[in-house]
Amino acid sequence: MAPNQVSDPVPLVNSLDSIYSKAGVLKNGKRWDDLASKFADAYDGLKPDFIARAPGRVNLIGEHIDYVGFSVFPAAVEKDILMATKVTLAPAGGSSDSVEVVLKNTTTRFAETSFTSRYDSVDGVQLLNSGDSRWANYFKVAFKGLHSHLPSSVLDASNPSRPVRIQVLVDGTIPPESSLSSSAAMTTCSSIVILESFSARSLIDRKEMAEVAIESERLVGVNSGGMDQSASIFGIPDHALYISFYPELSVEPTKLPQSDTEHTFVIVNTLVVSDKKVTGPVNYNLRVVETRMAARALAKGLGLGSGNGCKDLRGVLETYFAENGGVGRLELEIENSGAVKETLEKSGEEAARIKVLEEKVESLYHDDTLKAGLTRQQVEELTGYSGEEFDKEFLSSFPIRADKFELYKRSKHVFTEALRVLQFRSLCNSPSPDVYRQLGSLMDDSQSSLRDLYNCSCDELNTVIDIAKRNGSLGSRLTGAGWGGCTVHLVPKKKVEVFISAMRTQYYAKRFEGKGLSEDELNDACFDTKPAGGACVYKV
Ligand code: NG1
Repeated sequence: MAPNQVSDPVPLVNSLDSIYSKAGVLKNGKRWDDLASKFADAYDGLKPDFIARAPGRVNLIGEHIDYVGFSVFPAAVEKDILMATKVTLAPAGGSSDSVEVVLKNTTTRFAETSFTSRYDSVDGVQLLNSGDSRWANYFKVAFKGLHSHLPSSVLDASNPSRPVRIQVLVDGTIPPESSLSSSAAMTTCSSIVILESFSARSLIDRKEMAEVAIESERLVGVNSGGMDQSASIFGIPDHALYISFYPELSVEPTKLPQSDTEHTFVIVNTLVVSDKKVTGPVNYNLRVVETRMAARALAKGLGLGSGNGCKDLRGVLETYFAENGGVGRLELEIENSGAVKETLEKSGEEAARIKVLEEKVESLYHDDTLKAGLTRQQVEELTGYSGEEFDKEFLSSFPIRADKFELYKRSKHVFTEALRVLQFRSLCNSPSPDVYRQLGSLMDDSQSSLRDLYNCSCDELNTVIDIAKRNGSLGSRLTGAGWGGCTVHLVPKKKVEVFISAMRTQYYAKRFEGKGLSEDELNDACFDTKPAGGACVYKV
């Protein structure tokens, strides 16, 4: 390995077999071939140097807990973003202090756009708040985020491979704002294009890439967790990913259990668009803030003080055990609670610690008044933060709008969902004959919690889930942030046809009555999926 090269860079692939299933190769092969000719049409006959790819993801379980620090269980999907790219270097002897990025999209909805940045500073790169060039923000934030991670030798004038122009043609199959994470795929793919264009792909490893992509995406205005970028970067065919964020980002590829009957995950898009950038103040970002308030309230209730460690619910759990004698504390808790003891026996120590905190939540919000939505004044009393301190702690990062804050319901969801992820993982790792029924039941419980405690389901999501449960699904839940977008269903392979046909007649035909959806639109909205490979670069 050459000096400075990392051991785990975004891989270079030379065949689509390492990305897609057999059916996926058939489906996507022509698309890849066509992209080069579309690139030539878009850029005066030029040929791309490489194609970067980043997939979307479906989350199997563990919703709205990544930004709180708990582990999640997604898989990368075959739907993805491709960026065909041509890099132009400064002519020999010539010099430039900046690089121009030209962005075109095969979908006309996204207007052609470009921006220029100096090599030594990205401060001049402005994000757009509106207009049909706004999609360039994903590329811009990737550039801004990555800039400080690029070694100075890459940006320095002494580097003969510094690009003066990067021309990109984007082609995506992930429906936008549908909770399959087209945004994270855009940020991730853009980061890879930048790395490859500056010949720096082998200088930054995938973990750092994921961390940068997570930070970068927050610049777009969403207080997002790290699940999507990590799933997009670390996807492996046929594996789900157990992704942990504590004490640091780590990814454990996990095979779904073997069984006599084949099972699959079917994705059903409600086709209700939920744009987090627009609804953030009342939906996604508000939930992030509520969980932070809940963390401070729980920390105060447990007498843990207001250190940085307690800013999220995972931090509260860790601080509680660290300050109260670790394992010894757990032993004490077991003596006091049969449920904790049972959780320890069934699902291990980490699960038992989560169960302890779930019980602390019940004690803190011990009556119905506290369990209901709370006014700012009540939250001030519970958290110990008031006035300007309250504004700074909870209201300064992203704008939110709310009269009431649901701290009990959000905390209860977080701890029960975190526990379900661990149970899901142990079922996958030591399967029993009934494993798929048990996995399905965890998915159903997750959905109930998202609907009733996290309030992020909606009528259409509930309708699709009801239809699914009547037509062969063992477990059905919304996937991603919710409030629309997609659902995921665990279905025995032999029931998939019936399942999809029921969705078509009972959901799509009714919802789009009169307008009708084409066969392609229907295939795109409701489909059987397999875990796919992660982000990569393909040299043309
Ligand atoms: P979606 O809406 O599917 O992109 C979002 C967040 C995730 C996670 C889920 C909820 C972004 C980019 N992604 O997913 O990190 O918090 O909601 O589990 O904001």
